[in-house]
Amino acid sequence: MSDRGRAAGFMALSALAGVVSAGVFLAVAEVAALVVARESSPILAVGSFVIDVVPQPLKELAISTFGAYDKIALLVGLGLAVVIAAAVAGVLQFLRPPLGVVALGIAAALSIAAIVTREGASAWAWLPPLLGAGAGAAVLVLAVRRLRRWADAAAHGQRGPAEDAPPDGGAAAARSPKLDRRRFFQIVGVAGASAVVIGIAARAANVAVTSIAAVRRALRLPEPRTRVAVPDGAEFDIPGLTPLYTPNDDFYRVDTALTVPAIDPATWRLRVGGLVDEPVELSFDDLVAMGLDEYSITLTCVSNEVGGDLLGTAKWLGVPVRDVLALAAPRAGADMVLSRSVDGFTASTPLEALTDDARDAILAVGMNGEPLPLEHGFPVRMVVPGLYGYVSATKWLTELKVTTFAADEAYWTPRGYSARAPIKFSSRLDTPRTGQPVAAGAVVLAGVAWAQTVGIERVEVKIDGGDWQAATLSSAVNDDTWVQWFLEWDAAPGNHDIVVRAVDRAGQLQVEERAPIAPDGSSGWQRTLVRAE
Ligand SMILES: Nc1nc2c(c(=O)[nH]1)N[C@H]1C(S)=C(S)[C@@H](COP(=O)(O)O)O[C@H]1N2
Ligand SMILES: [Mo]
Repeated sequence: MSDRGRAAGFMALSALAGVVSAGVFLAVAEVAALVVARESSPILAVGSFVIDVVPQPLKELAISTFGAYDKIALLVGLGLAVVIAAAVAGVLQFLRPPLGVVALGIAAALSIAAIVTREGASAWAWLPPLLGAGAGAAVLVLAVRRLRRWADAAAHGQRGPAEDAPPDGGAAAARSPKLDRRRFFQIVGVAGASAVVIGIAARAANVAVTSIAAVRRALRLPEPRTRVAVPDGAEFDIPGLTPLYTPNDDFYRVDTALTVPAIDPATWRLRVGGLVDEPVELSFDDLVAMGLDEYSITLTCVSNEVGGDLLGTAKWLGVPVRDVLALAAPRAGADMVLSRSVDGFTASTPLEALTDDARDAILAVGMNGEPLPLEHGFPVRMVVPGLYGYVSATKWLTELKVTTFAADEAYWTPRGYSARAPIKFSSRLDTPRTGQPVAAGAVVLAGVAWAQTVGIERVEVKIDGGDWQAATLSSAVNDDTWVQWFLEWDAAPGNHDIVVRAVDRAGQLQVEERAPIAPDGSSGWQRTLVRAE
């Protein structure tokens, strides 16, 4: 082969390495976007940015030229631009490393700028393009290093590695153009193929979730027949105190879902089966037509440590589970309902907790005045007062199987958690916090306490080993909702030891003994060190 022909061949291969690196960049960013921030898909963000900055006449020209296909034309154009820029970056990396990596860095910076300046960008939106650029740069560096070695070896003639190589076989092999060639094609082939497969799958998942987000925004739930009555005095106005109702955006999220399931309410079905006389299947409309009521319930995670924040309160809109189960007529002998999510998660809930007239176990479709957010189980989830989330609060619900504890196990049962897990009632100090010194003098200690299905009778505070003092409680919305409490205190300068405990309406004192979260929830009185200065 002529030298010129060979040089052109290496240029083409370095361009290929550049294009593959760009593919890896986009695929990794797309996967990361699914997990951390849906809006940070670089291609779409840059496309939207272009749409926003292109002057009106040019937009009109695009529409008159491409008609309804103007957005597709834009994406195709953008794709071509990416391919060309990536090819140039590959060649640059081959001729003058690390210029190709620098070019990738610039592309990352531009896409981050396009992403974070978009309306509604979340706090982590910069992360996906950064991760993508890192992965793309790694592939570019590795592939082009091989290519350069191959090119060097090829340029140093075809003497054959054995003649002038030392007896060390490894070094001889390292100088063999064949090996570098093979490695180059391995890197480019594996990275390219994975980028295509993973990138397309992630983009498709991203599109599905995004379009369900639009379906959710357009969904109008009927007016509830009854609304939660919040009594006067249910919420104190104390800085640093947790609000009575947790805004959806601040609501803790715990689940095993790597990506948020995207379920269209139009195709959603709930199967109710197992040990029943009449298996039934309900559509979303069927469920909603049973009539919605609003319920105030505090949800708690078994993983909540003493003093932790894995709990929150919402006004849930839903239908009693007992009404749905009644349609299917559970048989005698059943003692558990295994609720199943579309993603395979399951929870085991005692049947009587779901059929008990005195307990508001519901299938929820709304949360704080909106359809359930996607992250919180859209379109339907379970909420059961008094049971930890992992044994009751199945999100993205798709099946209720009436069964027995003897016959079936839920997701967490073989993983070190109890099959049954009522919430251990508890209390928490929200303000002041450990490590946040307060001004000496008048200080307000405040927090929340919860004992779902029973209610909180009293919260008591012990300061520096003194007497237990009763805190003032907010008016309870109901027994399923936490209450707020506060205590005014004249703090002398120095360190103070604060202990909080509650008594429930059944007269039980909160358990003092510490227990870890596994297998069935933490216990213990929260103890906080507060510094006044
Ligand atoms: N499908 C599904 N539902 C689930 C879980 C899950 O992992 N998958 N986790 C449960 C746990 S452990 C808790 S504490 C609650 C949390 O609900 P939230 O994320 O809406 O706060 O959901 C429950 N429902
Ligand atoms: Mo949980």
